[in-house]
Amino acid sequence: KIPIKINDIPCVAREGMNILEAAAEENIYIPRLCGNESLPPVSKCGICIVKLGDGTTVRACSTQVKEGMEIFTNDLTLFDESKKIFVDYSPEILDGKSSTIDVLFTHFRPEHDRGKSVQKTETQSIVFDFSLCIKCNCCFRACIDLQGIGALNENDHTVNVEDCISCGACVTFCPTTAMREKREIPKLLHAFSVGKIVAIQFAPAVRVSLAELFGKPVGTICTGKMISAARKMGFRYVFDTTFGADLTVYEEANEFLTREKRPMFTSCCPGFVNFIERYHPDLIPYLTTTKSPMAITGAVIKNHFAMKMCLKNIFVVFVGPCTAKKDEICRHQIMNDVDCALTTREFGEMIENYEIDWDSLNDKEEFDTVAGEGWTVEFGASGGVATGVMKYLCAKYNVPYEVVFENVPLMTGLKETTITIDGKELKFAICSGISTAANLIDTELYLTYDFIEVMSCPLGCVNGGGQPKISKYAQIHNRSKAIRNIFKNANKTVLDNSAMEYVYTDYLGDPGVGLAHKLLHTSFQE
Ligand code: HC1
Ligand code: SF4
Repeated sequence: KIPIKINDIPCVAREGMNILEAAAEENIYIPRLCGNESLPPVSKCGICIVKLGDGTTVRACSTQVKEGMEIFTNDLTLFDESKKIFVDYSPEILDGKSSTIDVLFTHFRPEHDRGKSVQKTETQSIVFDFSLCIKCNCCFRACIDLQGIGALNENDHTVNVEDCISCGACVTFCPTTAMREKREIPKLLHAFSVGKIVAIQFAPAVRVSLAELFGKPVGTICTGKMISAARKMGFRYVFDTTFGADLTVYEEANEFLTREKRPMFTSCCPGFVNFIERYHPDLIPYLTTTKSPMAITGAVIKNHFAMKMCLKNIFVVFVGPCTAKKDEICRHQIMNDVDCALTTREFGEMIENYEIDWDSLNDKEEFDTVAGEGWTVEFGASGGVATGVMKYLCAKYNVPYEVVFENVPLMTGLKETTITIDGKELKFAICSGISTAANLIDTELYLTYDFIEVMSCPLGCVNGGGQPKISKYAQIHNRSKAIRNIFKNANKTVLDNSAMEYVYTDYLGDPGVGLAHKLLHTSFQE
């Protein structure tokens, strides 16, 4: 135990702590931009300066506490020193942090960069605008250290778009808006303006994160308010992507049973599909051809619901936690299924622009449905897809299912289990984070499994690149817990869902063949 004083208040720190950590334990906030507990420390932005008892100024993130240290975080001269780092006020690039930081800083472009021509690059999902870069290195560390991709160049601050998988990790960690999703709101507003019938579907993970944009605790469930906001904006139909997730389970489980090439990798995460196509095209035949729940929901709305309701000109919008879904909807194989993909953040921006009062929204509002409720909301958290498929198989073959992937507290990492179906042992794995999958592939260990779920974002979609940015990264777990709390049919499988029985009997026929194959399966670029 190390006795110190912060702002003249005696407190106790622990060996090895830096000043930032010691202050945080005492609930004393020290502003910073490049510091993030989930990324390796770099001491780049220089904003976390504090004054010591001897009058010197040090960076809190890279200075370890020492016995008797006197630390001042509220000295007014610090304000002037930090102002030297930034000039010319530009609050819009602070991306929601202005309330805490704009009192301290007047611009987020380092002085040495002013006047220099800067590069702006775009993919189908992400805008990389280096004119708003403060050189904190968060994006770089997220891309290489967390995701293991390395599409960003640290030295000249450029991006190699050929290497980028659109996962959005750089966006999640960017403290300004230098890295941001490519906005699709204008496309949606155009559809409204030309009189299209606009339907919206919400991904599982949006309902446990959207409320954060309106000041609610991380992991607050807001399904009803989310639906209600969409109706107020003029969306004619509001669907749940979870319905498509149930169909994905049906199709994927049946595909798995008949498939020769194993392991079967899930393909509902577009970041992972991009990864396979760019880095391991030889593994394309291992990807399930079952479409993602987003594409399946879109296909069923456009082909079945629209016909049943005699709707022409239907425009389908997806709202999800993911930046790479913007890539996915441009794939020629599914481009007729979904017309526009917004992030959770973009939808929150729309709520604000429509001046909708969050607190007065109806929290009991319910989804429209194609044929009934979808159940598998747990797709939104790491392990959800594999669990859905395992439960389906166990129910079909009358084997007791033991819940194994619930409450998995892993950030990145692999978890595995075995089930025995029809006398055969089947090995299932979940990969949380693309670097876990990359490791499995590089070591060829993937060949020892039968089914592998991969989610590019650590912890799955709840932690997608399009989600509200949160300062306490550890709280992402609250979103996963919330997803599992919503999953009210946890002991049942999609085989018990009468909506599935209805849609297959009434419309699709048998899984994996005929119309079901045509509408619910896809292919990839070799
Ligand atoms: Fe996801 Fe999925 S879970 S990919 O993370 O399979 O985006 O939430 O919508 O499609 O259901 C995202 C989330 C989402 C699909 C489903
Ligand atoms: Fe790297 Fe992902 Fe950002 Fe692309 S989107 S630059 S892969 S972190």
